[in-house]
Amino acid sequence: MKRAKVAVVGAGNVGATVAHQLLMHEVADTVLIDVVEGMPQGKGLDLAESTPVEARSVLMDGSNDYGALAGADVVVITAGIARKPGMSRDDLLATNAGIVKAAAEHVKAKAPNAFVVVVTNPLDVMTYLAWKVTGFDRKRVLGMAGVLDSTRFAYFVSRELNVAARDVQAMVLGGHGDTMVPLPRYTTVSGIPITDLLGAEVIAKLSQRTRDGGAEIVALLKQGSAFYAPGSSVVAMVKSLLRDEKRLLPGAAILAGEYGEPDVCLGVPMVIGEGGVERIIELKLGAEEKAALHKSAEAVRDGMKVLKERQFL
Ligand code: TXD
Repeated sequence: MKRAKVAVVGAGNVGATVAHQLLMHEVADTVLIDVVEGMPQGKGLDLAESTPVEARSVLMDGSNDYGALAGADVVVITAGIARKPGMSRDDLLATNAGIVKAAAEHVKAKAPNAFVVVVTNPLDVMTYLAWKVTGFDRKRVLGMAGVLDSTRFAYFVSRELNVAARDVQAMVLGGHGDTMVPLPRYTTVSGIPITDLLGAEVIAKLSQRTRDGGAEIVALLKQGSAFYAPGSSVVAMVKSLLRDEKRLLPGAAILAGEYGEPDVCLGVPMVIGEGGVERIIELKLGAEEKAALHKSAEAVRDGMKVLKERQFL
């Protein structure tokens, strides 16, 4: 059987971590694509040289040429720039939109049958843009954020309760950012809702730490942002796509009326398999949860408005 191929656009911290984990899990042959001359080739070769000692049968490579997208089953888009001092959120959005738009155009031309997993921030807006630019079925374009936000929430819960991290399953919906919506009712330890195990105040504290999870790491690193847990989160989604695992994971999907939200990209529970986003699960939310999700959708629409003003859409 032919081995799967993954192309990772953007060979920075997240992109390289994704490639390394694809190698360690023997998920697919992988090519890193980046604009910095020699860098993706260097990282690709370095990764490839670890395959004998790790006894992993995958090919790793790097390129400055988008032609390397050809034949990819999954394209992961991590390319972008970080916010620089003095740069407004809208300027950052426009800069990353230019990068993601170009990448998506290349995907459309060179890997027309691929699934696209978007990672670049602002995540929900960039996923929407990639969907529009490729013109792909919405089942084939998804964004990674919910898996990361959920694994963070799960980790904090596991430490609070002093239980194994693997036994905690968390659910965080909504946009990736201040408006994300952690759902304690749907967060469990081996099936037991945390609302039965922790007080409301503690849950509120852990939910807030989850919302601030990205900023907490940025403050510690001083340079750049998180990449290990983001890398693992991307690979969980890619594996489910390529191995048809049908995992039920939170991810950013293009909504067409689900949760009462037409034409927006938002984090929702989805079943991921060989058909891409095979199903979107509509949870019965309480009034407060519904309002929080809607607020999140409106924040994403604000970003979409900027894209329209600057003629990306
Ligand atoms: O949950 C999530 N979705 C996120 C998102 C979790 C972590 C990081 N998140 C976002 O992913 C982050 O805010 C950024 O927008 C991206 C990538 O983060 P990373 O930490 O990997 O950033 P780096 O290390 O700066 O890498 C970005 C790379 C860098 O090597 C650039 O040279 C490259 O992108 N780049 C490009 N590659 C290809 N093509 C173009 N045009 C291009 N422009 C920049």
